[in-house]
Amino acid sequence: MLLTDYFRYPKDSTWDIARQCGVEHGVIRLPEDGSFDLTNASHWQKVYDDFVDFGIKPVIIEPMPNELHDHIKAGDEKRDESIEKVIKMFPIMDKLDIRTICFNWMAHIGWCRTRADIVERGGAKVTGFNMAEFVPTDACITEKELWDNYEYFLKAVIPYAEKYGINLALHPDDPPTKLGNVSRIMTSFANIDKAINGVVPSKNLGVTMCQATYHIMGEDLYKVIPALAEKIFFIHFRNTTGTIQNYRETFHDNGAIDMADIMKLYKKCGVDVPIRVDHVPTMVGEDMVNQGYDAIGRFFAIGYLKGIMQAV
Ligand SMILES: [Mn+2]
Repeated sequence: MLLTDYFRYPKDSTWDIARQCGVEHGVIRLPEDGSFDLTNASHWQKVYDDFVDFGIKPVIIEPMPNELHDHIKAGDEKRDESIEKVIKMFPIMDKLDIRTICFNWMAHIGWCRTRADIVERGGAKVTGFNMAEFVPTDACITEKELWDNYEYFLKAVIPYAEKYGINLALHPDDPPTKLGNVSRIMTSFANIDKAINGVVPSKNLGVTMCQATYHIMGEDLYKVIPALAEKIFFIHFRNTTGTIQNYRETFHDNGAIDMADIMKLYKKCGVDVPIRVDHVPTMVGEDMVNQGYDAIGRFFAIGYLKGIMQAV
């Protein structure tokens, strides 16, 4: 496994934390302040050089920039120009040897939680989703529209992903269920298997194994991970507890998933890819600046992940 962490740009304290924990590879969120042109190689080079100079080699882009991705998923009037820009990113990524981009198929509503103040061990705070508390929006999309938009996207980009050797790593829907009139399709192993092996099959199309999301779907990780093993491009090392209708994050050592045993399973299945911790608790003295991405919890989570990696 290749230990990574999640980085925003420009530099903030999470860069120092990760570097001090021994992280040398990065999952990069591209700048969204409007000054960064996604199709401009010199803009990418500046960001890339700043990371490398700090001691972090970017290896994954996450997420596919929402300014493009949102139009592509919704299939609106800006879809084609957005797809064109995605395709123009691939040769730039190839030149910088950034092989993987994490994308998802949640249209209109992204990663979604109903609470951010649920009490975890010792008074730490975590986020959670409870369907009973969810307030629907006016947005609407059907399962058929989602599948059609997904196929349209793949048909356009897969030839270029193959040409430039870029891996597309599909993240499951979180929560993995319909939200009001907003349908969801990446909500089960069967659907995700179809999405990566049945629509436009390609060796460059696989998954981000956000293991806790599969657990919340009700899937058995001991079946899903072996079945997807060759198509796991990236791992979100995440724990959780609850059911699809009502679940919450936990400390990485305090949820329903036996994390060390899952690491053994990845090894047994030959999965050797970039891995990062996901969704940490907010700990004492911290303001919840970025839900699930605050600093102190990351110290613990990265250390815990490193320990398991070394032991396994
Ligand atoms: Mn995830």
